[in-house]
Amino acid sequence: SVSAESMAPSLDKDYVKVVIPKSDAQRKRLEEAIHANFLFKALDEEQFTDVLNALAEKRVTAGEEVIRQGAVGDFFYVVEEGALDVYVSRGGQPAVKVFDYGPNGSFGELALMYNAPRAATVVATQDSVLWALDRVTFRRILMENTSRKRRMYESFLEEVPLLVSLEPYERHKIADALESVTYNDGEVVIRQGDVGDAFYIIEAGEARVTQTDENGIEHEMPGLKKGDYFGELALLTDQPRKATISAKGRLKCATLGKKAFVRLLGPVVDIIKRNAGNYATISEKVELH
Ligand code: 1OR
Repeated sequence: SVSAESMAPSLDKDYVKVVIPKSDAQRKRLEEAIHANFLFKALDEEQFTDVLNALAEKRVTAGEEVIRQGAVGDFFYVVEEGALDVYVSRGGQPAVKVFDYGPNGSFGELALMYNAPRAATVVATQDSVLWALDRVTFRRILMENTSRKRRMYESFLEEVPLLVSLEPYERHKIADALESVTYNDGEVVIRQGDVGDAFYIIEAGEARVTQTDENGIEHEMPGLKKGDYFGELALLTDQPRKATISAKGRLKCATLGKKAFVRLLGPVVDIIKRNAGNYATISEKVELH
């Protein structure tokens, strides 16, 4: 349980590392649960071990409240198994459901990062297995990466036309999941006919768009610039890439994997679909369901 923590002395005198004893089976499950979570990706080996040691298993039953809006933040949570709903009440209005989490999701970072009261209530809708990370370890190890990324992408994402309608918190989550990739002049980012697994927003530079028709003739389509996005079609339709996108000069893109795209861009999927209807494809009109 979360309260059964032991403290092991560390070399740094300013803090003691939290070490919650775990069985081999628990350790294995935990590694799988956090493996897919972006927050743990940038950690070096020692940080990873420290986080693994500090995480505490917490089992909750359906209906149980894990976090209450307005409360003081104590833990950050990663979901191994189960499902939880998020409710927000604003201006004394009844709480409305704003989000939900499943396996590999994580929550409870806001209060710890900003020393603010809990911004939402999180309730288990199924019996769930969570891993809880104490505030001190979260701030010491995970916060640095998270806030750096949020700062890095914040002003850029505010100016991406597609994302203006989102809540700031929704943009934070996108920033957390983005990775930057750079291409040299002429390098191909996505190739017509390939299976799509990522979505791209142009951070800097320009991209060339070409489409090859059934006779093998290549057509140049309107190019893309900073703030434009591409790669969404294959993710929405599960069809092969409809065009080739390549760097025109040096190109920097922020990319989102397919899973994160589906999860985080849900609120703007209708806008994406509407925009996609405007594509002038040479061979066929894009079919969206
Ligand atoms: P926390 O420490 O404030 C509640 O505790 C957690 O719920 C919060 O961290 C987030 O991890 C999570 N707004 C605020 N918090 C949210 C939201 C949210 N969704 C999940 N949490 N939304 C904005 C609603 C106007 C929903 C965005 C999709």
